Amino acid sequence: MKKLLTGLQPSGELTLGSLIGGISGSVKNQDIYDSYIFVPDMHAITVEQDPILLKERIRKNVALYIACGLDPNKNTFYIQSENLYHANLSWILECHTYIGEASRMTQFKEKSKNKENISVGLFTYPILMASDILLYDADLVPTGIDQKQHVELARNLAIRFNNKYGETFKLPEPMIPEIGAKIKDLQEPTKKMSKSSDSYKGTILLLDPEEVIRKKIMSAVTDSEGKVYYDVENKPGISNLLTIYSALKNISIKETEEYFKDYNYGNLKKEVADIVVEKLMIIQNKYNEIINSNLIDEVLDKGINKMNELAKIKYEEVRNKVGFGR
Ligand code: ATP
Ligand code: LTN
Repeated sequence: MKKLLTGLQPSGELTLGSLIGGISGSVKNQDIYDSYIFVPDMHAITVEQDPILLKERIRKNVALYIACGLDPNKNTFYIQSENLYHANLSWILECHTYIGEASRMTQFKEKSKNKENISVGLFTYPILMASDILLYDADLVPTGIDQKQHVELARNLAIRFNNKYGETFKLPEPMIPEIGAKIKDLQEPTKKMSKSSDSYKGTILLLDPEEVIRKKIMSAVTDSEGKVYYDVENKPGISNLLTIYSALKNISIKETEEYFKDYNYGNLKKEVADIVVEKLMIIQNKYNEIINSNLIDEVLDKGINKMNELAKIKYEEVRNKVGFGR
Protein backbone atom coordinates (compact mmCIF):
# COMPACT_ATOMS: atom_id res chain seq x y z
CA MET A 1 0.00 0.00 0.00
CA LYS A 2 1.31 3.45 -0.89
CA LYS A 3 2.01 5.91 1.92
CA LEU A 4 0.59 9.36 2.47
CA LEU A 5 2.09 11.78 4.99
CA THR A 6 1.23 15.28 6.10
CA GLY A 7 1.31 17.66 9.05
CA LEU A 8 -0.02 21.05 10.08
CA GLN A 9 2.04 23.28 12.30
CA PRO A 10 0.64 24.00 15.78
CA SER A 11 1.95 27.57 15.45
CA GLY A 12 -1.51 29.13 15.42
CA GLU A 13 -5.19 28.27 15.20
CA LEU A 14 -6.01 26.11 12.16
CA THR A 15 -7.97 27.93 9.47
CA LEU A 16 -10.35 27.27 6.63
CA GLY A 17 -7.20 27.37 4.42
CA SER A 18 -5.59 24.60 6.50
CA LEU A 19 -8.76 22.51 6.10
CA ILE A 20 -9.10 22.94 2.32
CA GLY A 21 -5.38 22.94 1.42
CA GLY A 22 -3.88 20.75 4.13
CA ILE A 23 -6.46 18.30 5.51
CA SER A 24 -9.09 17.59 2.81
CA GLY A 25 -6.64 15.78 0.51
CA SER A 26 -5.77 13.37 3.31
CA VAL A 27 -9.43 12.79 4.19
CA LYS A 28 -10.24 11.93 0.56
CA ASN A 29 -7.36 9.46 0.33
CA GLN A 30 -7.46 7.77 3.74
CA ASP A 31 -9.10 4.61 2.39
CA ILE A 32 -6.52 3.98 -0.30
CA TYR A 33 -3.26 5.05 1.36
CA ASP A 34 -1.45 4.06 4.51
CA SER A 35 -1.75 7.51 6.07
CA TYR A 36 0.59 9.18 8.56
CA ILE A 37 -0.68 12.45 10.01
CA PHE A 38 1.57 14.23 12.47
CA VAL A 39 1.93 17.45 14.45
CA PRO A 40 5.15 19.22 13.38
CA ASP A 41 5.77 20.91 16.73
CA MET A 42 9.51 21.19 16.04
CA HIS A 43 8.65 23.34 13.03
CA ALA A 44 6.50 25.62 15.17
CA ILE A 45 9.45 26.93 17.22
CA THR A 46 11.16 28.30 14.08
CA VAL A 47 9.22 31.40 15.12
CA GLU A 48 8.54 32.64 18.67
CA GLN A 49 6.05 30.47 20.62
CA ASP A 50 4.47 30.62 24.05
CA PRO A 51 5.22 27.14 25.55
CA ILE A 52 1.82 26.82 27.27
CA LEU A 53 -0.09 27.79 24.14
CA LEU A 54 2.06 25.50 22.00
CA LYS A 55 1.25 22.47 24.16
CA GLU A 56 -2.45 23.31 24.00
CA ARG A 57 -2.36 23.65 20.23
CA ILE A 58 -0.61 20.34 19.71
CA ARG A 59 -3.57 18.60 21.37
CA LYS A 60 -6.05 20.82 19.56
CA ASN A 61 -4.46 19.93 16.20
CA VAL A 62 -4.93 16.23 16.82
CA ALA A 63 -8.56 16.74 17.92
CA LEU A 64 -9.15 18.84 14.80
CA TYR A 65 -7.58 16.24 12.49
CA ILE A 66 -10.07 13.71 13.82
CA ALA A 67 -12.97 16.20 13.84
CA CYS A 68 -12.24 17.09 10.18
CA GLY A 69 -12.82 13.48 9.20
CA LEU A 70 -9.47 11.72 9.58
CA ASP A 71 -10.43 8.37 11.08
CA PRO A 72 -8.09 7.11 13.87
CA ASN A 73 -8.65 3.57 12.60
CA LYS A 74 -7.35 4.49 9.15
CA ASN A 75 -4.60 6.98 10.00
CA THR A 76 -1.58 6.95 12.29
CA PHE A 77 -1.33 10.14 14.36
CA TYR A 78 1.86 11.23 16.14
CA ILE A 79 3.81 14.18 17.47
CA GLN A 80 7.06 14.98 15.69
CA SER A 81 9.13 15.87 18.78
CA GLU A 82 8.31 12.51 20.41
CA ASN A 83 10.39 10.85 17.72
CA LEU A 84 14.08 11.73 18.01
CA TYR A 85 14.93 10.38 14.56
CA HIS A 86 13.45 13.38 12.71
CA ALA A 87 16.15 15.74 13.98
CA ASN A 88 18.89 13.16 13.53
CA LEU A 89 18.05 12.54 9.90
CA SER A 90 17.59 16.25 9.38
CA TRP A 91 21.22 16.88 10.39
CA ILE A 92 22.48 14.36 7.87
CA LEU A 93 20.29 15.87 5.15
CA GLU A 94 21.48 19.39 6.08
CA CYS A 95 24.98 18.26 5.35
CA HIS A 96 23.83 17.26 1.86
CA THR A 97 21.93 20.48 1.13
CA TYR A 98 23.61 23.37 -0.65
CA ILE A 99 23.32 26.89 0.75
CA GLY A 100 22.21 28.00 -2.73
CA GLU A 101 19.22 25.67 -2.92
CA ALA A 102 18.16 26.39 0.67
CA SER A 103 18.35 30.11 -0.12
CA ARG A 104 15.87 29.73 -2.94
CA MET A 105 12.97 28.73 -0.65
CA THR A 106 10.33 31.39 -1.23
CA GLN A 107 8.49 30.74 2.03
CA PHE A 108 11.61 31.66 4.00
CA LYS A 109 11.90 34.89 2.04
CA GLU A 110 8.28 35.74 2.78
CA LYS A 111 8.32 34.74 6.44
CA SER A 112 11.57 36.61 7.13
CA LYS A 113 10.62 39.80 5.26
CA ASN A 114 10.82 42.91 7.47
CA LYS A 115 11.46 40.79 10.59
CA GLU A 116 14.33 41.04 13.05
CA ASN A 117 16.12 38.22 14.86
CA ILE A 118 15.20 35.53 12.36
CA SER A 119 16.22 32.08 13.59
CA VAL A 120 18.54 29.77 11.69
CA GLY A 121 15.80 27.16 12.20
CA LEU A 122 13.41 29.13 10.00
CA PHE A 123 16.04 28.94 7.24
CA THR A 124 16.78 25.22 7.61
CA TYR A 125 13.17 24.14 8.27
CA PRO A 126 12.54 22.77 4.76
CA ILE A 127 15.33 20.26 5.45
CA LEU A 128 13.59 19.10 8.64
CA MET A 129 10.44 18.80 6.54
CA ALA A 130 12.38 16.65 4.04
CA SER A 131 13.42 14.42 6.91
CA ASP A 132 9.78 14.14 8.12
CA ILE A 133 8.86 12.86 4.67
CA LEU A 134 11.87 10.70 3.71
CA LEU A 135 12.09 8.93 7.08
CA TYR A 136 8.92 6.97 6.30
CA ASP A 137 9.19 6.51 2.53
CA ALA A 138 6.08 8.64 1.93
CA ASP A 139 4.80 8.49 -1.66
CA LEU A 140 2.32 11.32 -1.43
CA VAL A 141 2.32 14.59 0.53
CA PRO A 142 -1.01 16.50 0.52
CA THR A 143 -0.34 20.24 0.93
CA GLY A 144 -1.32 23.67 -0.27
CA ILE A 145 0.68 25.26 -3.08
CA ASP A 146 2.98 27.09 -0.64
CA GLN A 147 4.61 23.79 0.38
CA LYS A 148 5.23 22.46 -3.14
CA GLN A 149 8.78 23.83 -3.29
CA HIS A 150 9.61 22.13 0.01
CA VAL A 151 8.38 18.75 -1.22
CA GLU A 152 10.51 19.27 -4.34
CA LEU A 153 13.52 19.90 -2.12
CA ALA A 154 12.80 16.62 -0.29
CA ARG A 155 12.69 14.89 -3.64
CA ASN A 156 15.99 16.43 -4.77
CA LEU A 157 17.69 15.47 -1.52
CA ALA A 158 16.41 11.90 -1.89
CA ILE A 159 17.81 11.71 -5.43
CA ARG A 160 21.16 13.14 -4.32
CA PHE A 161 21.43 10.73 -1.38
CA ASN A 162 20.40 7.71 -3.46
CA ASN A 163 22.97 8.57 -6.14
CA LYS A 164 25.76 8.90 -3.61
CA TYR A 165 25.01 6.00 -1.24
CA GLY A 166 22.72 3.69 -3.20
CA GLU A 167 18.91 3.33 -3.19
CA THR A 168 17.69 4.52 0.23
CA PHE A 169 14.77 6.96 -0.04
CA LYS A 170 11.50 6.92 -1.98
CA LEU A 171 10.82 9.99 -4.12
CA PRO A 172 7.77 11.81 -2.70
CA GLU A 173 5.16 13.66 -4.80
CA PRO A 174 3.20 16.69 -3.59
CA MET A 175 -0.57 16.39 -3.80
CA ILE A 176 -2.00 19.87 -4.35
CA PRO A 177 -5.79 20.26 -4.40
CA GLU A 178 -7.17 21.28 -7.79
CA ILE A 179 -9.46 23.79 -6.14
CA GLY A 180 -8.31 25.70 -3.06
CA ALA A 181 -4.52 25.26 -3.26
CA LYS A 182 -4.30 28.79 -1.90
CA ILE A 183 -7.32 30.18 -0.08
CA LYS A 184 -6.91 33.93 0.26
CA ASP A 185 -7.38 36.29 3.17
CA LEU A 186 -10.92 37.74 3.08
CA GLN A 187 -9.66 41.26 3.75
CA GLU A 188 -6.57 41.09 1.52
CA PRO A 189 -7.56 38.61 -1.20
CA THR A 190 -4.18 38.64 -2.93
CA LYS A 191 -2.55 37.17 0.20
CA LYS A 192 -2.81 33.63 1.62
CA MET A 193 -5.33 33.12 4.44
CA SER A 194 -2.89 32.49 7.24
CA LYS A 195 -3.06 31.37 10.84
CA SER A 196 -0.02 33.51 11.60
CA SER A 197 -1.52 36.72 10.26
CA ASP A 198 -1.49 39.80 12.50
CA SER A 199 -5.25 40.23 12.42
CA TYR A 200 -7.84 37.45 12.16
CA LYS A 201 -10.38 39.69 10.40
CA GLY A 202 -9.77 38.03 7.04
CA THR A 203 -9.00 34.57 8.42
CA ILE A 204 -11.68 32.02 9.30
CA LEU A 205 -10.55 29.85 12.16
CA LEU A 206 -11.95 26.32 12.30
CA LEU A 207 -13.15 27.03 15.83
CA ASP A 208 -14.68 30.47 15.18
CA PRO A 209 -18.28 30.79 16.49
CA GLU A 210 -21.04 30.90 13.86
CA GLU A 211 -21.70 34.66 14.19
CA VAL A 212 -18.02 35.43 13.79
CA ILE A 213 -17.78 33.29 10.64
CA ARG A 214 -20.82 35.02 9.13
CA LYS A 215 -19.51 38.47 10.01
CA LYS A 216 -16.08 37.80 8.48
CA ILE A 217 -17.59 36.50 5.24
CA MET A 218 -20.21 39.27 4.97
CA SER A 219 -17.45 41.86 5.29
CA ALA A 220 -15.09 40.18 2.80
CA VAL A 221 -13.45 42.64 0.40
CA THR A 222 -14.89 42.41 -3.15
CA ASP A 223 -14.89 44.94 -6.04
CA SER A 224 -17.20 47.56 -7.48
CA GLU A 225 -18.28 45.76 -10.66
CA GLY A 226 -21.26 43.96 -9.14
CA LYS A 227 -21.08 40.86 -11.38
CA VAL A 228 -20.25 37.39 -10.10
CA TYR A 229 -17.66 35.50 -12.14
CA TYR A 230 -14.22 33.94 -11.63
CA ASP A 231 -11.21 36.08 -12.50
CA VAL A 232 -8.39 35.84 -9.98
CA GLU A 233 -6.42 38.71 -11.46
CA ASN A 234 -9.18 41.34 -11.62
CA LYS A 235 -11.66 39.99 -9.06
CA PRO A 236 -9.56 38.31 -6.34
CA GLY A 237 -12.17 38.71 -3.59
CA ILE A 238 -15.10 37.24 -5.56
CA SER A 239 -12.87 34.50 -7.00
CA ASN A 240 -11.79 33.55 -3.49
CA LEU A 241 -15.42 33.24 -2.32
CA LEU A 242 -16.23 31.09 -5.38
CA THR A 243 -13.21 28.92 -4.64
CA ILE A 244 -14.25 28.37 -1.02
CA TYR A 245 -17.75 27.39 -2.12
CA SER A 246 -16.45 25.02 -4.85
CA ALA A 247 -13.99 23.33 -2.51
CA LEU A 248 -16.54 22.79 0.27
CA LYS A 249 -19.30 21.65 -2.11
CA ASN A 250 -16.85 19.49 -4.05
CA ILE A 251 -17.96 20.93 -7.41
CA SER A 252 -16.02 22.67 -10.18
CA ILE A 253 -15.42 26.42 -10.40
CA LYS A 254 -17.45 26.42 -13.65
CA GLU A 255 -20.47 24.88 -11.92
CA THR A 256 -20.15 27.36 -9.05
CA GLU A 257 -19.86 30.32 -11.45
CA GLU A 258 -22.95 29.14 -13.32
CA TYR A 259 -24.93 28.71 -10.09
CA PHE A 260 -24.13 32.23 -8.83
CA LYS A 261 -24.20 34.08 -12.14
CA ASP A 262 -27.34 36.12 -11.37
CA TYR A 263 -26.56 36.72 -7.69
CA ASN A 264 -25.57 40.04 -6.17
CA TYR A 265 -22.53 40.13 -3.87
CA GLY A 266 -24.61 40.18 -0.67
CA ASN A 267 -26.52 37.02 -1.58
CA LEU A 268 -23.36 35.28 -2.78
CA LYS A 269 -21.67 36.00 0.55
CA LYS A 270 -24.70 34.73 2.45
CA GLU A 271 -24.63 31.36 0.66
CA VAL A 272 -20.87 31.04 1.06
CA ALA A 273 -21.32 31.77 4.78
CA ASP A 274 -24.07 29.10 4.98
CA ILE A 275 -21.87 26.35 3.57
CA VAL A 276 -18.85 27.35 5.68
CA VAL A 277 -21.02 27.40 8.82
CA GLU A 278 -22.59 24.04 7.93
CA LYS A 279 -19.19 22.35 7.49
CA LEU A 280 -17.50 24.00 10.46
CA MET A 281 -20.36 23.31 12.88
CA ILE A 282 -20.06 19.58 12.15
CA ILE A 283 -16.32 19.80 12.81
CA GLN A 284 -16.81 21.83 16.01
CA ASN A 285 -19.38 19.42 17.45
CA LYS A 286 -17.04 16.50 16.92
CA TYR A 287 -14.11 18.51 18.27
CA ASN A 288 -16.02 19.34 21.48
CA GLU A 289 -16.79 15.67 21.98
CA ILE A 290 -13.17 14.56 21.82
CA ILE A 291 -10.93 17.39 22.99
CA ASN A 292 -11.15 16.30 26.63
CA SER A 293 -11.48 12.57 26.04
CA ASN A 294 -8.83 9.86 26.36
CA LEU A 295 -9.01 9.20 22.64
CA ILE A 296 -6.29 11.73 21.85
CA ASP A 297 -3.66 10.19 24.13
CA GLU A 298 -4.66 6.70 23.08
CA VAL A 299 -4.14 7.37 19.36
CA LEU A 300 -0.93 9.34 19.98
CA ASP A 301 0.59 6.58 22.15
CA LYS A 302 -0.23 3.96 19.58
CA GLY A 303 1.02 6.18 16.76
CA ILE A 304 4.37 7.10 18.24
CA ASN A 305 5.25 3.48 19.02
CA LYS A 306 4.67 2.48 15.43
CA MET A 307 6.48 5.50 13.97
CA ASN A 308 9.50 5.12 16.26
CA GLU A 309 9.96 1.58 15.05
CA LEU A 310 9.67 2.56 11.39
CA ALA A 311 11.99 5.55 11.79
CA LYS A 312 14.64 3.51 13.60
CA ILE A 313 14.96 1.10 10.70
CA LYS A 314 15.38 3.88 8.12
CA TYR A 315 17.70 5.95 10.30
CA GLU A 316 19.99 2.99 11.05
CA GLU A 317 20.27 2.32 7.32
CA VAL A 318 21.18 5.96 6.63
CA ARG A 319 23.58 6.18 9.55
CA ASN A 320 25.37 3.10 8.37
CA LYS A 321 25.57 4.33 4.78
CA VAL A 322 27.15 7.67 5.72
CA GLY A 323 29.75 5.84 7.83
CA PHE A 324 28.74 6.92 11.34
CA GLY A 325 29.67 5.00 14.49
CA ARG A 326 31.85 1.98 14.93
P1 ATP B 1 0.62 29.87 8.14
O1 ATP B 1 1.00 30.53 6.88
O2 ATP B 1 -0.77 30.19 8.51
O3 ATP B 1 1.62 30.06 9.22
P2 ATP B 1 1.36 27.41 7.14
O4 ATP B 1 0.79 27.17 5.80
O5 ATP B 1 2.76 27.86 7.17
O6 ATP B 1 0.48 28.35 7.97
P3 ATP B 1 0.31 25.00 8.26
O7 ATP B 1 -0.89 25.49 8.92
O8 ATP B 1 1.15 24.00 8.93
O9 ATP B 1 1.35 26.13 7.97
O10 ATP B 1 -0.16 24.47 6.86
C1 ATP B 1 -0.83 23.31 6.87
C2 ATP B 1 -1.22 22.91 5.51
O11 ATP B 1 -2.32 23.71 5.10
C3 ATP B 1 -0.14 23.08 4.47
O12 ATP B 1 -0.24 22.02 3.58
C4 ATP B 1 -0.50 24.37 3.79
O13 ATP B 1 -0.07 24.38 2.47
C5 ATP B 1 -2.02 24.32 3.88
N1 ATP B 1 -2.58 25.67 3.92
C6 ATP B 1 -2.43 26.57 4.92
N2 ATP B 1 -3.07 27.72 4.61
C7 ATP B 1 -3.63 27.52 3.39
C8 ATP B 1 -4.41 28.34 2.52
N3 ATP B 1 -4.73 29.57 2.84
N4 ATP B 1 -4.83 27.79 1.36
C9 ATP B 1 -4.54 26.52 1.02
N5 ATP B 1 -3.78 25.71 1.79
C10 ATP B 1 -3.32 26.20 2.95
N1 LTN C 1 6.04 22.85 6.56
C1 LTN C 1 4.65 22.55 6.65
C2 LTN C 1 4.31 21.61 7.77
C3 LTN C 1 5.08 20.36 7.64
C4 LTN C 1 4.81 19.31 6.72
C5 LTN C 1 5.82 18.33 6.93
C6 LTN C 1 3.82 19.10 5.77
C7 LTN C 1 6.20 20.02 8.33
N2 LTN C 1 6.65 18.81 7.91
C8 LTN C 1 5.89 17.16 6.17
C9 LTN C 1 3.88 17.92 5.01
C10 LTN C 1 4.91 16.98 5.21
C11 LTN C 1 3.91 23.85 6.78
O1 LTN C 1 4.42 24.79 7.28
N3 LTN C 1 2.73 23.89 6.34
